[in-house]
Amino acid sequence: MRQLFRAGDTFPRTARGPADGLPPGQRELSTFPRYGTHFSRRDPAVPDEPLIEVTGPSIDPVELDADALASLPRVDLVADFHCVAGWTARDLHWQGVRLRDVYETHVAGRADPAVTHVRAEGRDGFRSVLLLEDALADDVLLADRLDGAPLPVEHGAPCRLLSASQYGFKSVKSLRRIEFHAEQPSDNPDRSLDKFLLKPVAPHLRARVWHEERHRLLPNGPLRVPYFRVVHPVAYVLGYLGARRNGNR
Ligand SMILES: Nc1nc2c(c(=O)[nH]1)N[C@H]1C(S)=C(S)[C@@H](COP(=O)(O)O)O[C@H]1N2
Ligand SMILES: [Mo]
Repeated sequence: MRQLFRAGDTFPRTARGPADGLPPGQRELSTFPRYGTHFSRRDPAVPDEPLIEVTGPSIDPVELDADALASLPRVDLVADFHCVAGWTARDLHWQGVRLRDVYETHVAGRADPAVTHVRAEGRDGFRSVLLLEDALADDVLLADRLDGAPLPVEHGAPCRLLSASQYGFKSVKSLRRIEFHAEQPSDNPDRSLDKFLLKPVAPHLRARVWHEERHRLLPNGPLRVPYFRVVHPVAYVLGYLGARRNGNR
């Protein structure tokens, strides 16, 4: 299993050139952190099987259980994972099913009016909103395995969204709901702490890593340094301490 923490990854070296294949402003870590707005809170309880509610305009809600997921084609994906705070974990091996196959099996052709956006929600209330076009890409999975093992709790067990070409905040962990919408829904989390923390970094709707779409409004270049020298060290250490306190590592 990939390590969550190494002291050296708290203040990683400066970014290297494009020859390394890293998107603009990203730095490579040797670890795959437990990251996100939960910081040191406990991870949500892990149900025995993924139960993911799928909703859409004029569609009766569908409960995706282990059998429903098993009936869709299995997909292997090796990809780098990029956080908006500037770190990249390289060559992660994911397995799961494509969100596109969920959409085509349960939603396409039935939704009325037609779907334009997708909102994913985790068991901790964390949400992200994707354009339908981005959500249907080849590299968007409901992932239940990582590096050959069941997805660990700190990375979103039993099943998470994984959108490899977008910043990590789209890849909702411990997924409990996928909503297909006919207009853009809000991605504000319910808790006020999260609203406060996320406000200055209001996420970009598309968040394509290679386009450096970090925020809706703020300029990206000048933010790289405070992100990486202030936000990252705090989130990295607190996220790891949270995993320790949960007893996961
Ligand atoms: N449910 C949930 N999903 C989440 C988050 C979160 O706080 N809660 N944080 C997001 C952010 S900002 C990142 S970078 C990735 C981190 O995934 P990891 O903890 O597996 O590294 O999860 C994303 N998905
Ligand atoms: Mo992130």
